[in-house]
Amino acid sequence: MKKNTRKTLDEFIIERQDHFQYSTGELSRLLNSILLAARVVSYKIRKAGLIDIIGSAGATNVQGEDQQKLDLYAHNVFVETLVNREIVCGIASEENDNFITIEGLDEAHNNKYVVLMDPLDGSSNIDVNVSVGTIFSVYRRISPVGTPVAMEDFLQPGIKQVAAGYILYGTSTMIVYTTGKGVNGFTLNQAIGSFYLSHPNMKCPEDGNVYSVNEGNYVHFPQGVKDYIKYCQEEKENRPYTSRYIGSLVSDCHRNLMRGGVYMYPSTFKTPKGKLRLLYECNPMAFITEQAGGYASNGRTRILEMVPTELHERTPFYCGSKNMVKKVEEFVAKSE
Ligand code: AHM
Ligand code: MG
Repeated sequence: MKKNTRKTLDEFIIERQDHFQYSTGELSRLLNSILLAARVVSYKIRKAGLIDIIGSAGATNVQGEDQQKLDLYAHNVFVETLVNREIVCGIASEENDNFITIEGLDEAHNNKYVVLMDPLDGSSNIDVNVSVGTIFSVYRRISPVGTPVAMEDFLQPGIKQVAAGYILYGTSTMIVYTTGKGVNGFTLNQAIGSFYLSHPNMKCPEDGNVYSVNEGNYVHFPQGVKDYIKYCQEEKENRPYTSRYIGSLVSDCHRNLMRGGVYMYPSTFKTPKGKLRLLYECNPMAFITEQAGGYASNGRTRILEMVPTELHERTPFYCGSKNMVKKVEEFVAKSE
């Protein structure tokens, strides 16, 4: 009988734990908690059209955006799972004004990791049954263990990430994550609730022929980005490129990671810092992309080297195949 060598994610995490020097298993348990919450959220999303969970919750988040019911649901599931398992000392979420300190549990102050997350990205797509995602990022705290978590623990540059990942609730549910030693993808077998290693050692092609941007905002883009878009559309060499924009960051970046391409959310006259959040969206996607051999930039410098000054900070974002993102930087530099 032929052996089935497909590993479950739980087996993979245990196996990889040995790669970390002085590992206490804390990061492994943290990843397992995220997985548990992901399964719960995935189950709910799969039923979204059948139960009263789509649509607006009637509130706006700290950024003035309408919060969808599933946004709040996902936020609560991830936060409760992490809090109940006493596995982190603090959590910051795109859905919450301030970071959450895990209180009432002395042991929680002894945990060394903080998690930052966008519990349900692209949620404006839910009502029309388009793929959405969860994005997460893990840092080791800077403040002394044993004390309550502090703002400095969250405002760290992306290069300090210990782990990052996304869950894509697409035609199938997938988790793609890195702990700084390459990128691996796992697909959920819905019937038994286990994730299986389906995409080992993912690599982002250095070049691609897909560009993803909301071209409706074209007139508001900086000149360098307009010039790059024209370059993508030129009939020369392997161009024009194909345009693909789902409007769901995780889905667009996942496709580009697999097949090659560049995702762009530039600044506009109305939003000089762009739309996407450095800590919850850009840093984790940048870490994963770079670990797969790609690159992420704010148009001038590497995303992972930006030093954040506030929790909900935004930044222009260009991410995907290395040579394509470098080309965007060239165009931006030329126009300045
Ligand atoms: P969200 O965090 O409010 O869901 O916004 C982030 C989303 C990304 O998933 C997506 O790439 C982008 O916003 C789409 O924005 P736009 O509709 O302006 O193109
Ligand atoms: Mg988001």
